[in-house]
This record gives sequence, structure tokens and C-alpha cells, in this order.
Amino acid sequence: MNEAATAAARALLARALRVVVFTGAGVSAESGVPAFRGAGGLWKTFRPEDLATPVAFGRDPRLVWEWYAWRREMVARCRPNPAHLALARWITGRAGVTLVSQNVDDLHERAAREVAADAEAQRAAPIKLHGSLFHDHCTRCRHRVEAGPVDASSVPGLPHCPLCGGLMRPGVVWFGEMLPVRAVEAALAAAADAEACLVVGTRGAVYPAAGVVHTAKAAGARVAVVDPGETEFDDLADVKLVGPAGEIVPQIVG
Ligand code: BV8
Ligand code: ZN
Repeated sequence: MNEAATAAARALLARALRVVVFTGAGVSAESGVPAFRGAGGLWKTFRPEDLATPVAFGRDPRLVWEWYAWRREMVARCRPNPAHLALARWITGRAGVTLVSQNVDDLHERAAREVAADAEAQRAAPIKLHGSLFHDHCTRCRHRVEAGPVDASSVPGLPHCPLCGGLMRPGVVWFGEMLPVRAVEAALAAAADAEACLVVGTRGAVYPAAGVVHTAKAAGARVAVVDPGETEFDDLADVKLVGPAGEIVPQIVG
């Protein structure tokens, strides 16, 4: 690991009174959660972008539910990695850090619960821009429930609403759908107020989520990017740390 870049990132983050952290699929890669796009993202023969849409769900809800049931079971078997845990310890150990994530896995939340008691853990829970794999809502009355077992063998067997009988859908934001307004507002407010922005494991290709980093940069924040590959934020990065989050993040926030 490039010592100078690590030292620069540590200093950049330590001296900032207010920091926004923005994460993507890469922060969960070392936990065994496949990335969303690129080679690792493929499920059977489908690209995630083709399944994570209201059109795909309308066309074949059984297939889309089978995919989400598979992802849920897979993520439930995963554990937070050193990057999730280091971020949770850092955020509960100091003031002024806001965690914003695109991830629908619950590994940031689980890391927070592992390192701190409830009240404290709440401070390290992320603002989730794209929803969660672990709750569903009704397509008719929007009633929300905690995720349960899914029988994706037939449409009648799929989860249905206990209140109105409508078909339930995963509580995630699909392509072409609006993001949760309060989450976007809270994330952009934290970005506009940040003196530093730490980006971990995201290509930065999905909007409006990627706008969080551009907002922070435009507000004068210094930006550190952690990623083994190229990202769309590399040009605006003040420090780029090339490598896996599980190795690098504990070194810059620990
Ligand atoms: C909307 C939930 C409008 C579902 C997700 C402007 C420009 C261009 C396009 C658009 C635009 N505005 C809107 C669009 C369209 C679209 C979009 O952005 N398309 C992209 C693909 C071009 N956006 C939308 O559709 C959004 N909605 O715009 O609505 C609207 C307005 C009004 C009214 C109605 C509608 C909604 C987008 C949200 C989609 N849902 N997830 C589910 O999960 O099933 S997005 C999903 O994909 C993730 O949440 C995440 O956001 C994204 C994946 O991106 P990354 O996290 O970056 O992951 P990726 O695999 O790409 O990269 C991983 C990175 O990690 C890599 O850089 C890799 O090198 C790195 N890495 C790997 N290993 C490690 C690592 N890093 C560190 N350590 C390691 N070990
Ligand atoms: Zn309902």
C-alpha cells in the first residue's frame, strides 16, 4: 500500500470536522457479496440492470423474486468485513461522520451492532439511498413488512400483502424509480456540509446517488477514493488509494 497516500488520507479525514462517507458494492466484496455490475454481477444469464426494474417485475414477478430470494440468502450468510467494522468503530468513536450507502445488503448495520450498543449503533447506521433487501412493501397499499421466507416456485406462492392481498415486492429502488426523498435530502445535506468525503468501493456510475460525491466536492470537501479499479470519481479525488477496502479502510480511519 502506498504509505504517502495512506498518510495523506488519514490526515485529510482526521482534520475534517464533518465527513461524508459514500459506499458501494465494493465495500462488501470481501464479505462475499458479488459486485453489481461487471463479470461478478451476472445471475444465471441475466444482468442485474435487466432484473432490477419495475418492467421486469411486471413481466415476470416470479423470476425477479427468485433473484432477490437468492441474494437475501447469500447476504444472510455473509459477515461484515474489516472495512465495515472499521467504519462503524470510527463513526461511533468520533462526531461529525455521516455514512451514505447505495448497498441494499445490511452489512453496515450489522457491523454497527457488532461494535456498539443500540443508541451508539444507530449513529453508524447508513443513510440507504437504494433501499434494503430485508424488507418488502405491498405493490398496492405500500404496507411494509420485514422480509420473510420466499417461495418463488409459482406466482400464487409469492409474498402477498397481509392487509390487502396485493403482491409484495422487495423494498429496493429499481432503475427508473425515484429514490426515497428523505434519504436523498439527508445525504445531500451532509455532502454540502462536509469538509472531507471518503468514497469506498463504488464505480460512481449510478445516478442520482453519485451526485452525493459531486455535491461534496463542489462544496469544497477534499475527496479520498478507495478502490482497486478505476472509478468515475478518480478525476475529482485528492487522494486515490488503490486496493481492497478491507485492507485500506482500517489503515485510514482506525
Ligand atoms: C432514477 C437497488 C428517475 C436494486 C440499485 C444520469 C445519468 C445517467 C443515467 C441516469 C441518470 N439519472 C438516472 C439515470 C438512470 C439510472 C442510472 O443511473 N443508470 C446508470 C446504470 C447509467 N438511475 C436510475 O434509474 C435511478 N432512478 O433515475 O429515477 C426518476 C425520477 C423521477 C421519477 C421517476 C424516476 C435509480 C437507480 C437505483 C437502482 N438500484 N440498487 C438492487 O440492488 O437490486 S443500483 C445498484 O447498482 C447498487 O445499489 C449501486 O448503486 C449500483 C452498483 O454500483 P456500485 O455500487 O458502484 O457497484 P459496481 O459493481 O458497479 O462497482 C463496484 C466497485 O467496487 C468497482 O469500482 C470495483 O472496482 C470496486 N471493488 C471491487 N472489489 C473491491 C472494490 N472496492 C473496494 N474493495 C474491494 N475489495
Ligand atoms: Zn397491501
